[in-house]
Amino acid sequence: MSKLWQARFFTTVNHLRDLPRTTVPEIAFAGRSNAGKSTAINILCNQKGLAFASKTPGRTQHINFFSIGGAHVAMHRHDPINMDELRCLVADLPGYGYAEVSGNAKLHWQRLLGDYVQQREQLAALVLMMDARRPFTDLDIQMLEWFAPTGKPIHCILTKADKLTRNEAVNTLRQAQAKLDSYVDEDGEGFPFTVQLFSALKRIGIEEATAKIEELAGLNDMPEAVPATEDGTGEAPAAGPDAAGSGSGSGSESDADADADPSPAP
Ligand SMILES: Nc1nc2c(ncn2[C@@H]2O[C@H](COP(=O)(O)OP(=O)(O)OP(=O)(O)O)[C@@H](O)[C@H]2O)c(=O)[nH]1
Ligand SMILES: [Mg+2]
Repeated sequence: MSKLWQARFFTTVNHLRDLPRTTVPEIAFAGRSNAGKSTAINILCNQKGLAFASKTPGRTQHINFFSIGGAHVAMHRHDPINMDELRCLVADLPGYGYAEVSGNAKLHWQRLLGDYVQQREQLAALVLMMDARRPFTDLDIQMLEWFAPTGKPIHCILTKADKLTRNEAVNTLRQAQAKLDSYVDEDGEGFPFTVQLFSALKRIGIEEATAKIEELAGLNDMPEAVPATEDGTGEAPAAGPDAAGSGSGSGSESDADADADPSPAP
């Protein structure tokens, strides 16, 4: 069972001064608004509605932290987690590049994001989520270049791979790998950048992403524990496509990409 299934909501932060005073490694999910960050977190943590996924771009506006470790079967989901057993935090970062956000709010987000990824010592690695149909936009590159000097790993996840044919997917992955390989430091050394395909809808790349994130977060030597669940029974929710969830059931919200909701009937 994935360690990530133990995830629980931890805290929401709107200013860097409010970042949790924890020392455990953090893994942050960054990417354009609507790239599928929250959906991927829900799928990887096997919990509907953990991170709020939505058809409305720009939904995740603060840094939402989820804890791994310290939650047990007998605990209600609202009980505080055992901080001694906290092993890792997963951060769902606000999406960038959403055009309709006002100038001030946009600046606030960009500063929050830039400062967090560049300065947060506990941040062990960045998971950079990009729509497989248009990866490496200017803002993705900016994020990559903000973080690269830290020398820490970036794992790129090319989302919504279900929108590509098999051939397109193979080519997209190859091109992304080549793009990442083209980054070298002053000594000609490459960076610890990796990339994979992913689809919450078709459940592509879940095991690969889980293994990578567990490795990056140093969770591999963590003992097995019972995952946190919404009802406190310890029974994991069904691992079907439904696990992605979509926080919004409202049909009135627009989705510029007309993406399929990755929570179809089984
Ligand atoms: N086809 C398809 N659609 C997906 C997939 N993953 C997410 N989506 C859809 O993409 C939209 C955005 O997903 P979110 O997970 O809310 O995106 P986000 O990156 O968290 O967006 P912000 O919170 O705005 O930064 C939703 O309509 C999802 O249903 C996928 O694998 N395939
Ligand atoms: Mg989100």
